[in-house]
Amino acid sequence: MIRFRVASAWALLALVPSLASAQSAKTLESSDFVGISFWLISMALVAATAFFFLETQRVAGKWKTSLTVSGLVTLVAATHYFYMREVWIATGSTPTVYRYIDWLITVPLLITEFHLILSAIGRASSGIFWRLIGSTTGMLVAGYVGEAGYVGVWPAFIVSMLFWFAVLYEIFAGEASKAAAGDAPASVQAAYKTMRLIVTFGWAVYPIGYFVGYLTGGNPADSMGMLNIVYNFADVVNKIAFGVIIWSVAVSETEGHK
Ligand SMILES: *C/C=C(C)/C=C/C=C(C)/C=C/C1=C(C)CCCC1(C)C
Repeated sequence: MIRFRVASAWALLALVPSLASAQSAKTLESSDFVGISFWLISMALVAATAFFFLETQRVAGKWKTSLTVSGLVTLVAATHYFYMREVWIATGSTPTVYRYIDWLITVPLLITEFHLILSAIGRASSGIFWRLIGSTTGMLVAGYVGEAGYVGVWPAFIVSMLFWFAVLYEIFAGEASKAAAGDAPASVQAAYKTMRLIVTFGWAVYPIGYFVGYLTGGNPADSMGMLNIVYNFADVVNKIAFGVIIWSVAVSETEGHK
């Protein structure tokens, strides 16, 4: 069973590069720092995926799903990074649509981790789950219609911010925060607190990227370079580091409760 799981994880990984094989004649230039960041992060995401999948073997049953979800997040993101990298290197334009398709899949998966960590201690309700999914989806749809030019960049920004605040409310003051408090195991409480700091400070980097990209009135080419660097950097924190936190609590809980 375990062998089968590992084998299927590797098979998935092997598919990734062939799905995204380079078609363009242009290659990465040594002065293209945005392009370099796309490359670096796509590779880091591949490595993180292998790591999270393999480590599912090491942790107790109730943590396996959390680690699998972390691996899915980095797998989906790695695949999108191959395409985004191509768009950037071949055309120099911002790969907005791939970026948002990636977010539309990975953000709900990430936010599900709050639900999973609460389930692992028997405290999750379906209300928590659906509120978090609803708010994050609203946040992304608003961001997309702004970036893709369907509505003004300012109104989209404000609506998206409000949805993000709704997420923060749920995890700091709402039902989710109450479920994580009290007599929950110390390692779970610590992980929950770190995860919500990531959703506060790590996620805050995205609206900063949007702001420098669209709302400062700078030279559009420079703004788009900054936007992509900032979004790329944010993905390292919010996808890889977030997974590593879950991995570390899973390992310490597993080894402490043998
Ligand atoms: C792996 C990808 C993640 C965790 C993406 C998260 C994205 C956000 C938190 C985006 C938030 C935005 C706002 C709060 C306002 C401006 C528009 C967005 C979509 C950039």
